[in-house]
Amino acid sequence: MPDEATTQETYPPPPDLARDAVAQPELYARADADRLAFWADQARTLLDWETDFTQTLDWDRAPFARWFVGGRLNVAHNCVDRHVEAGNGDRVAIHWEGEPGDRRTITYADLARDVRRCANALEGLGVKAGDRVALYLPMIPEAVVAMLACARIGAPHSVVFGGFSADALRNRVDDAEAVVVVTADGGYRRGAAAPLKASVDEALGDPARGGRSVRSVLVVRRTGQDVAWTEGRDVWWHDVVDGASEEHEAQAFDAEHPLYILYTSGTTGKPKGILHTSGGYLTGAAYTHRNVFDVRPETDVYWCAADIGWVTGHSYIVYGPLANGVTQVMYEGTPDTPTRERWWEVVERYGVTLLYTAPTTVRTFMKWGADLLSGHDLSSLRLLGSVGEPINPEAWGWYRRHVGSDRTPVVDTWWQTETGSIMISPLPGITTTKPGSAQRPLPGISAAVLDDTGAPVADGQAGYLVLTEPWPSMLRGIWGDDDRYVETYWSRFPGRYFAGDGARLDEDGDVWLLGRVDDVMNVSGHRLSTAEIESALVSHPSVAEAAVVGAADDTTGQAVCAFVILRADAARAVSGEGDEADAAALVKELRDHVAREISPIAKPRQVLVVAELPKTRSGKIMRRLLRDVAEGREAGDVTTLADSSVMGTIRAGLQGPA
Ligand code: 6R9
Repeated sequence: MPDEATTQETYPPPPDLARDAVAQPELYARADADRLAFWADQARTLLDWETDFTQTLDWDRAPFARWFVGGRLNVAHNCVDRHVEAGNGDRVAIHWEGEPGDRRTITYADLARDVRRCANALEGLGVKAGDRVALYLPMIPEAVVAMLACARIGAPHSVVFGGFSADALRNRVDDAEAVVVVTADGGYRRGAAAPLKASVDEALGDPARGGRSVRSVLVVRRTGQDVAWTEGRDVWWHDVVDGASEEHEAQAFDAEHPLYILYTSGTTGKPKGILHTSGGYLTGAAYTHRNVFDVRPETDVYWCAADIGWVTGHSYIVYGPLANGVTQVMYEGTPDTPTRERWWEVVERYGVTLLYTAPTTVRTFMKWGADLLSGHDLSSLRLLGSVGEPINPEAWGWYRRHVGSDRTPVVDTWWQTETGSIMISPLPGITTTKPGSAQRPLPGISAAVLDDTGAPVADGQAGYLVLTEPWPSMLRGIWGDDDRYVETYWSRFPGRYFAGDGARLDEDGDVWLLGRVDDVMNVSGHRLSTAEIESALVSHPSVAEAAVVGAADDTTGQAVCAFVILRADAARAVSGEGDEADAAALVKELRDHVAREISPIAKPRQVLVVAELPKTRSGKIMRRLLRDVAEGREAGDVTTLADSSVMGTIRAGLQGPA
């Protein structure tokens, strides 16, 4: 059976889901009738407010927004305590699995107690409302506890990927002037105990280089590995949190009180500290989580396989799911440890019903082959989500067919760190899905695709994606840099939010994301999307994954340069001695394939077969580095790569037989 879902195929919602889905068509009607009244209603229905708000939106100082003006709430109370007060304290909040196989079951009552203790411990370390706390942790429950404890006391957190370097950590700590760093001795990844505390020591060790704002380092014992200790600065979690009082009064904060800063990896320049606040952000996270995932808190087991170090982990592991009181799975490690069947064991063990992951992971599973899933009972799954980059129709089709047994809706969700929550996505009981399209703005969200002059493009045309009205979970700014906020997002098309993504509208008005605008190539004056060519390559049966860049070219301005990872069988066929001819034939076939699928203009100048692609920890291909290879330069800054050795592997492979 072919894996390909062609762009012509569409999938109506299953009839029973259409009938009883959480989101019904009237949601669009209500939002269209009165957008602000709609949001006010969502905020009041989904959240507990200590003081009701008096104005839904203050946009007088645009683009600096204030949502739910006058309202006061405590975010952690909304995510934990109120569920316990409602009698659901025994409901499992988190089924946690460590990579080595250790497991913990944490109920809402357990989580409430741990958050109160941690809040007391942070206050004991002198943290006050408004102080920033940096978190540098593996995917362990303490990460969730620490985030919520910060929210509880009104201290904005800044989570830094556990995979980032000491330098990256120091820059982020300094930019936010964090007073405490919460970390662990280490965490498990791919079977090994990776050190974290050592990086913190390196980041803070030399006051001349930075880290001077930090007074305390709170350390969770996870791996038991040896750590250096700075007396007077370092404290163990098990000493100060486990022993702290379980009583803690949650104070209400203004709706616009800062909740967190999250740095985006940024393709160039200094990372941007994206600022989110309390009432609007939590409304957006809870609303989208509930409707896009059709959440039934009593029965669902939800699994978002992201890392809390990026925004998907913030909105769809911590704030959205917990505000909605759902039971979820949290997994510490990689999908191939100890075997490539780990995920499917997890799905089976907990009866996961809702799964949310990234296209790159789906393509990895494609590469490994569908056989690995066949021995597992995946019948509990009823909805699959995708996020992080455009999902090519082949991966979409494979996901639905092999993970979703050709039964489950697939929702492709477009959003950004800056938007705080999902903006464009199908709704599972309403939308007839089209593989590869994120489709329509959610109710309450207004988007458009504009040409260079700021005019809306005609159906079928490509342009720039913008959001035309403010929304509750929008970023409130870039930490410490108001000018950059205005300049980056609001000046390209005045009055509209410029997302930095290219998009195309089809004849039904559905949105097709084309990748970052800086990933749009210009070949002989023709605009070509990297995503479109990648999608064409991946539709070839020999290709598992592809990344395309525009490399400088004397005649055409830019030329298409493709890096491909082959599927296992194709790779075997061209890897043996004396198989150069086969390899050359395959490269020719792939070039012709793209010419056929898109147009001769899109035919790659080069197709390079590689074993791996350089990716960030959130799974985004770093095309900048591939462009360096394609243009014959030393690769630039590799500090945000999940695995910094990948560039060496690529170069070594290319120097071998071509
Ligand atoms: C949530 C997240 C944001 C950028 C965004 C876009 C790309 C995310 C996508 C998608 C096409 C989707 N992106 N989801 N592109 N379809 N469903 O990923 O946040 O890390 O800030 O990245 O990711 O290019 O602009 P973030």
